[in-house]
Amino acid sequence: MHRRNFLKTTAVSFPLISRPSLFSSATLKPIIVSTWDSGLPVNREAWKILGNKGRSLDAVEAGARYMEDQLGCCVGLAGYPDRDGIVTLDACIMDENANCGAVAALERIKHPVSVARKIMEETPHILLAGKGAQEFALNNGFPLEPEVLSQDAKKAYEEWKIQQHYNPEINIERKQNNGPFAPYFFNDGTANHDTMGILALDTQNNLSGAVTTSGMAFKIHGRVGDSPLIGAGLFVDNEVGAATSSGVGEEVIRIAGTHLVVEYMRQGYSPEQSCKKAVERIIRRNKEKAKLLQVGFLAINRKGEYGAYSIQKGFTFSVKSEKEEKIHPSKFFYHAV
Ligand code: SD4
Repeated sequence: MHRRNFLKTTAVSFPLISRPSLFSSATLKPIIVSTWDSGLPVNREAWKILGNKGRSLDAVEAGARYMEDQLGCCVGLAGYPDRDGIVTLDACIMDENANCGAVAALERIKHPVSVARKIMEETPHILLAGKGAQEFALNNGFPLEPEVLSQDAKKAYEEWKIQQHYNPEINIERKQNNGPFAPYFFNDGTANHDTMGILALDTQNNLSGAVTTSGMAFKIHGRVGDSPLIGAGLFVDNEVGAATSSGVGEEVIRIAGTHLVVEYMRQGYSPEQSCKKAVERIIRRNKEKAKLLQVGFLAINRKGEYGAYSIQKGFTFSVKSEKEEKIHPSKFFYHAV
């Protein structure tokens, strides 16, 4: 081949810039990683599919559904309500072919992640919100659940109304004592919220992810965070890797956080380095504000390598593969608020 033509054709598929090789060593698969300690039983549930050579998409959905069935502050209908006392759920799902679906501000439906999957598989759309999302769910056989708060949620909501001098005004969050995102922190500065983000790599080398949450506790009715937004709360690119986030969704949306993490992995950074660079992007934009809030990113690449990084101490993630079943503390930028 003429040298000029050779250079022309090779330049298309092999960039001349040298990069760390992402895809050279053996792949650890199947593997599943999930946000927080609560990811451990989620991984176990998903492993029933993943460990049997099942599809990563089915595994992440099963994991998310498991979490949506639990009683807890932060996922599913037992989660904490918004400031009007209504539980609204956000979820999304994405597969190896960039198919994705999402629901936002969904009320009285038990498994938002499965509604998200239905939207992905049976409509030309990606995201349905509010009443329309609920109508879609009902039309597709999801039952309407009763409008009741779980015992824990009711108690937390009653306490919150007293402590926060409940007053339904715009921007009430900014008047709270400990900064704009006070509902997110325990006294030691760790986040009090655990949205479930799940990423899996299956035996067919396919990556998928899912996220499910009741969102920021005591939020303004209708507020939607990062969790159901593709590129913010979840992003999957089968050529490179996948990422998910937890924490103050507004800050993740501002930097298109998980898309950014995946793009760093594309440049050759490890999952942990990529998460760190995204966290640093948030901090660089507003150092003072970042001291008061928590965001954590979790990522996995095509080799099955994983890593996480958060603004504050306290973010954890859970891993399951044939080699390990473990909760890992995330590395972090600040020690405490
Ligand atoms: C949100 N990112 O609604 C979610 C909340 C969360 O751990 O992740 N909490 O902003």
